Amino acid sequence: MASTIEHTKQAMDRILSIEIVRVTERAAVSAARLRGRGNEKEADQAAVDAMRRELGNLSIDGTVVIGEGERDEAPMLFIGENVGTRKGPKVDIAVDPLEGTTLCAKNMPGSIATMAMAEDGTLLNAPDVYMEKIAIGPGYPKELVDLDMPPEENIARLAKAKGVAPEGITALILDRPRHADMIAAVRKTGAAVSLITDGDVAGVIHTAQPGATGIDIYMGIGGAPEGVLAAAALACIGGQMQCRLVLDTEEKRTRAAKMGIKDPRKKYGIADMVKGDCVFAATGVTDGSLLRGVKFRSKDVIETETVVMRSVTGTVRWVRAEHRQLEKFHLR
Ligand code: VTB
Repeated sequence: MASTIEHTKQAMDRILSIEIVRVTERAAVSAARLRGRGNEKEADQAAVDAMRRELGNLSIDGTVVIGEGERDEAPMLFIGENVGTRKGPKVDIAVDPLEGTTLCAKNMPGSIATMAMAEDGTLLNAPDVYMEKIAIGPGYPKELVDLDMPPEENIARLAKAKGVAPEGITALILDRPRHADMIAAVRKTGAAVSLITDGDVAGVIHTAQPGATGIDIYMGIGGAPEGVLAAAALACIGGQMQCRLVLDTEEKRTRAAKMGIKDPRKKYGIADMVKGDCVFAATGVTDGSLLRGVKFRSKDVIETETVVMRSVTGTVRWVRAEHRQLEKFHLR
C-alpha cells in the first residue's frame, strides 16, 4: 500500500495540478466581470467567493496558510481555514484570489488570480506584513545577489555574471516612495528601472524568463503573502529569491512568533519558504505581459489563460480555455 506521502505526491501530480486550474479560472472570471468599475473591494470579494466555492470541490484536506487575513478579520479563506472535501491528501494552500485589486478596479494590466498548493506543513506561514525581496532568474551562481548588499553591488554582480555592462540590466521595482533611494541607486549604475504600480507576484515571475520579459532582477518591499506565492512559482521554474519579513513593531513580532517564526530577521531562500512538492497556478484577470486577461467573447463563450507549474517536475503548462457551460461561474 502506498504511503501517505506517496499518495499526496501522486495526487499533486496526476490530478491536482489540473484541478487547481479550475480554481484560479473561476476566481479570475468573477473578478474580470468587475474590471474597470473602480471598486477594489467588490472585485476582490467576487474572486474570493468564486475561489472558495471551487476549492470546496477539490478532493483535498487543505489548510489555508496564506490567505485573506487572520480569522478575526477575514470571513473567508482566512489563515487556518480548512478547505476541500477533506477526503484527500493533506495540503497547505496559499491564495491570492485577486492579486492587484487596484489594477483590476482600474482595468490596468497585470492583475491575476493565483494560488499554490503544497505538501502538508511545507509552506512558510507568513503573517500579512511587508517583506523585503530580491529575485533573479535561473542559471546564475548561488547567492549572487543578497538583500544585505547595496543595490549598486547587486546590479554590478548580476551584470558581470550575465556578461553585460550595467546598462544591459533591467530591474523591476514597485513604484512606492519607500523605494526612492533604491530606484536612484539602481539608475546611478546605468541600469534601467521598470516600475510597476502593483502586482509583485507576477513581477517576481518575470525574472525567470529575462529573454522574454526583459526583466533581470526584482527588488524591493512588497507583501509577505505575495512573497510566498512568488517563491512557490520560482520553486517550479527556477531562479533565486531572498526574502526577509519586515517585523518592525513588537505587535508584528508577536504575531509572527505565534505563527512559528522564531528569528524575526531571518533571510529566507526559496527552499525555506517552499519546503516540499508544490503546484502553482495563475489566471490572468486583466491583460498582462505574463497572461492574457479574461475575454468575454460573446454571451456564450468566455476565454481564460492560465499557467500552472509543478516544482518536482518543473513542468509548466499554459492552459487557454474556452468555457461554454457558463453556469459554473455563478455570474449574475
Ligand atoms: C505588493 C503587490 C500587491 O501590494 O505586495 C504591494 O504585490 C505592496 O504593498 O499587488 P503596498 O501597496 O502597501 O505598497 C500590492 O500592490 C497590493 O496588494
